[in-house]
Amino acid sequence: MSQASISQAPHRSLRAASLLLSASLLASALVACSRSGRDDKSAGTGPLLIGAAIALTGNASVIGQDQRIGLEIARDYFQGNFQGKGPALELKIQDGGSDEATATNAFRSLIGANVVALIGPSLSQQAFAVDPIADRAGIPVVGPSNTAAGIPQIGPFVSRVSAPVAQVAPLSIAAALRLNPKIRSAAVFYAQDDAYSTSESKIFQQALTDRNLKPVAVIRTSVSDTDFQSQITETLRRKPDLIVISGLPSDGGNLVRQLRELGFKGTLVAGNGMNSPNIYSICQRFCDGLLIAQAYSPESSTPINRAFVAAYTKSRGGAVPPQFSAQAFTAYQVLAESLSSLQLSLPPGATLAALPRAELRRRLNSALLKGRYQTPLGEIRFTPEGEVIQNQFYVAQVRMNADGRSGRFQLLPTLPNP
Ligand code: 1QQ
Repeated sequence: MSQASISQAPHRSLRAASLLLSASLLASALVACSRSGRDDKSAGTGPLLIGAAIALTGNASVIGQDQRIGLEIARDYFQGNFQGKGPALELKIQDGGSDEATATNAFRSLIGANVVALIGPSLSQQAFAVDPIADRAGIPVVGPSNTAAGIPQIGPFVSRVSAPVAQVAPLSIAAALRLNPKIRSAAVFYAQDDAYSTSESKIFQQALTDRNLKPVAVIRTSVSDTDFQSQITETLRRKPDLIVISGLPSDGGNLVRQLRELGFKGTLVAGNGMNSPNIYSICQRFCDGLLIAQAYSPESSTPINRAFVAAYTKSRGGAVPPQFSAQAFTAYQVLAESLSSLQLSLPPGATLAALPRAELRRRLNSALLKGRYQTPLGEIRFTPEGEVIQNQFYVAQVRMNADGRSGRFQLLPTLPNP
């Protein structure tokens, strides 16, 4: 309403004045809420903050490094995307460490910074501790790499883009038997103090039993172990043809190296915890031959994957992106695309940032769970509970170069998924 129309219509001018007053009361209420840190605060204007708590220190930091690159590529890729009609986003990455306490601090600090959503933490072990904090606060959390059974069931605000161990792990056992049909006996190692390792090992043991390969030894280790000599000696006496490992990069990598040093010549399968080229520096030339199932293929020729691979390759001196980078990219993508479609559903002139924050987070969570996304992992969507629905999986074999420092994850020919 213009000044002129106000002066010509006093009763309307009163209404305008009272509207102005209520608008300014609302504005100050929003500012007050935002200062008091209450749930219904809105950020008003400015970019919407997406917080990521990933393992930049500790045993899983080799995984967190992959994730950081994927997130930064996604941030740059989706900046100004959606024909400039999406909301402005800002990514804040915080070190979630490799333990529960550091992840808790990171989640709390990002929540204190008024994030609209969280990506992280890196490990399922951490997710069981910190996802309930975000869930209780009504903040959507997207797991970029949490594969243990039970993650989406933590609460309605928890989802993941990382396919569960039950879907992925058995593929590497099938591949091992395809490559070496003479395998008659198997042994299993797993880190008993890690939720992912325990969960994955159950799946591995079941997959072996299903193929009449009930393990001749099941060895419980710890993510903090680095010396496995006595367990290996004991296990090798039972002459397994296949050894299957669920652990994190440092314990798992050392275990692989020591198994070979102590003379194991059979087939080695490792789980998701060793699914990074950063393991090369740990198991070195002994990483060669390791079989690891994959929820991502850098060879996929979809436009989004080609763009992702090109950005990764450019920023990493020609290297091929690993699964954890692709999954982290995807976690950011599902949030960015859901926020954009929410923005487009608002009346002209309205902004997401002006919505009460609790309302925005609720709408974001529900949009996210309903969406369909063309990602580097292929097309994905979610069950109402937040479990990822993904169709294509692979198995890679690590091939080390003669220098024992560099190598590649070579994908085996794809067979139909069971
Ligand atoms: C989990 C995992 C980790 C090995 C990924 C970093 O799959 O903790 O669920």
